[in-house]
Amino acid sequence: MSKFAIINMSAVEILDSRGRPTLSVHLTLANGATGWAGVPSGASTGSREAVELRDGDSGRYGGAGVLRAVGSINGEIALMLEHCTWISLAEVDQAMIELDGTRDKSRLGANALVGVSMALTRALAHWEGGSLYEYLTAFTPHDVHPRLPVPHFNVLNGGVHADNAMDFQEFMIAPLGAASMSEAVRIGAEVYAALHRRLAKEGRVTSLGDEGGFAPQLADPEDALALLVAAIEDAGHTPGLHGVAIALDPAASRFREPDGSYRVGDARMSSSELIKRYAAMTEEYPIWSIEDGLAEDDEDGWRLLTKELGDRVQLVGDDVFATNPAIIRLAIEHGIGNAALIKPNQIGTVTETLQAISLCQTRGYAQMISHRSGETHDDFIADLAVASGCGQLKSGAPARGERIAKYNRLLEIAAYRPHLPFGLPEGARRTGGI
Ligand code: 2PG
Ligand code: MG
Repeated sequence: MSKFAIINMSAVEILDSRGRPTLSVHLTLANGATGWAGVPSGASTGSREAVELRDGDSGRYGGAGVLRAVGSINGEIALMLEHCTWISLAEVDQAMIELDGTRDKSRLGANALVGVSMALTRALAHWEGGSLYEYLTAFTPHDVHPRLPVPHFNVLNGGVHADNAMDFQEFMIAPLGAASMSEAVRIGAEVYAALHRRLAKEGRVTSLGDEGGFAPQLADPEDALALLVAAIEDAGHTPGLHGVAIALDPAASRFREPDGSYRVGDARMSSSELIKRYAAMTEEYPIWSIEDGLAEDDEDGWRLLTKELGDRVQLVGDDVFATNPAIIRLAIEHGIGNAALIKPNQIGTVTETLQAISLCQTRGYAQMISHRSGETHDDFIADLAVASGCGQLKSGAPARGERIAKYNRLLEIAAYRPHLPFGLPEGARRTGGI
């Protein structure tokens, strides 16, 4: 790629799907190519994540405004980036990291940096004349090929994403056995509708959590799993690793007590007791993947979890890795997990996100590309998932505009690029579950 110049960039404070402020970024290159980005925002954020800059005064949005991050872009970042000549996205991302000057991007804000980085990526893709996923494909190792990911629909919400008593944050259905993107999306929507009907029939509330999944008053994860299996069957599909499987994100950092124990409903458990409970769940229900099964600082627990379940269940690190290549590298050496959740705003630039993906690919760790609980209609992660070839994406329920923006983008890519394979890459499916 030849050199480019950014002639104009600007950020605006907009709202995310929770009604909290976030940013949009517009950027124009000297050759006329343009890029846009809407910045996502998490609620169950890990302590190792790059810092989202919020205004912190009580006057506007209870302190959650992002005018300081907007100011970072329209001020210092624009001043540095505009009208110079750049050679690559990586060079621009590195310049922003150095300008920020902190380890956690807290001075200018990771929300500011990632917005610019995503908008620039789109502009560069636009300039090359292809789609975003085609542009991103250039950054993966040469033996990795793009593919359409299995969508992981978060149909039951708990934890900090819902006002119910469920401590586990996410219960996802993953149509691993679907033959195509459109079949996977159809299965997800059918199970979601069946779950709605079943909840209504049982007289349970059908209100929704932040990611569009239902948030019934259930406390035991096993009850939620039984409900999901019933809904899969109601919809006429087959629960199982070759049909519709289940993926969990307990987000265990959120229910760890100060004494190191875990509280799930009325039970208090040690790490090893919780691992036994996961083992029992995977024997009874078709669970193929567990994300953040233990807390981010429970390193011994994570090692034990990986030893006990790692050969049959995908164990995804979210809070524990924070999409940070340096942390992932160390974790791989220490035998923690066997897959990484990938969220661009968790690390703060597209370049570092791509580095995290490549690192996993070269070291045999699976990857799942992820939205945040606070989203916009930006569908960047759909293209990222296709380009990475990782075969897995989670973007909430098959409902609500900000969630389906990603699934709809995947349906369009599938329709216009019929040669792309769908599903998990060879060897990714483990043997767990039923
Ligand atoms: C997670 C994410 C996305 P949040 O824990 O995986 O589902 O939640 O964006 O609130 O961190
Ligand atoms: Mg998570």
